[in-house]
Amino acid sequence: MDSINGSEAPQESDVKSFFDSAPPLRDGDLICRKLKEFMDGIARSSESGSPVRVVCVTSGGTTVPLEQRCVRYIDNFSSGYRGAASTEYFVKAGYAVIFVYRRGSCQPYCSYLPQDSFLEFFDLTEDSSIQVCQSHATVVKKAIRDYRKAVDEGLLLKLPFTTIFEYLQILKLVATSMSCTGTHGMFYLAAAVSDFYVPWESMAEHKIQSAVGPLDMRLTQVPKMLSVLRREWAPSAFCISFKLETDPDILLQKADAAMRKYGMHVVIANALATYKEEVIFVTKGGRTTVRRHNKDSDLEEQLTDLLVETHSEYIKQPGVEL
Ligand code: PAZ
Repeated sequence: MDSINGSEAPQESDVKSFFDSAPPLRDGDLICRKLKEFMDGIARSSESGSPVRVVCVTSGGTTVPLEQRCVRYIDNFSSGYRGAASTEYFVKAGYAVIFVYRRGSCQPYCSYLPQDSFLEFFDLTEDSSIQVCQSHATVVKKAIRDYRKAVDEGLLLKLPFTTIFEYLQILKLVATSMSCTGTHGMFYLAAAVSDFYVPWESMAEHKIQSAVGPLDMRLTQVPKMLSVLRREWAPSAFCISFKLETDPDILLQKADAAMRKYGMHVVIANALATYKEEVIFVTKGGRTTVRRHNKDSDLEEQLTDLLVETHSEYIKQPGVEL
């Protein structure tokens, strides 16, 4: 490991080989176009006198395919609730959000809809048109109104991923497109990202056959891209990463290590058994426990309030810009 500015960086060759061997993003050009339009919109708002802060929220788990024509994959635990709910609160606080999410995971403005099947929301009228059931009308109207407002005001761009390859390529595109437009912004990295992967070139093309007997597979370590994000892709962004552990005894030590090694501004530590009720907010200045007020409140609201405040303090420092 090289040590640059006190942070541990992965070998350049490991990063290069990860991206070189990754299958190219299917819709890479479209993503670049959408990012450009979104960032141009923000620049226009900022020029007209209302500076807009930008945050990239990542959400959901990345998959690691085991076959190129993928039938089986390794997954990471995450419903995407934290990222989706936090997106709503960031938009409410005036941020423009680039929401990088796992396909099929929770979506902003849907998190407070009832968990009923989609079909439970609608009725057929006598003339066979569709209407929202009266019982769901209020929440659905609110969801549509809030979602439309965020999109129409240019405050929400959604970019989906499934695999670790797509996730890291998209994160790089977002970071570099923010840096290119001089937007320093914030990264709120709530996605659960695979630590190990099968390099594309050594992956079986077709479905692995059970007839070959027990499966013996070697996984390569995913290079620690957090430090690449901090040092190369978006050196002036304000970066928040999450650390999830199942063993509470190692949680804080791992969170401290992430601060030190990857140069994060904030690490949010959470244990699997309690992550919905409490998190520990770790900064250079110390640790703060954030607990959900009650079971009807959202920890994400408290978390984003604290982050908006911490980010505001950060950008007040001399030499730091939006
Ligand atoms: O998506 P969700 O609301 O079900 O869970 C959120 C979380 C636990 C995945 C997130 O808070 C987190 O810790 N993400 C980072 C996980 C990791 O250490 O890779």
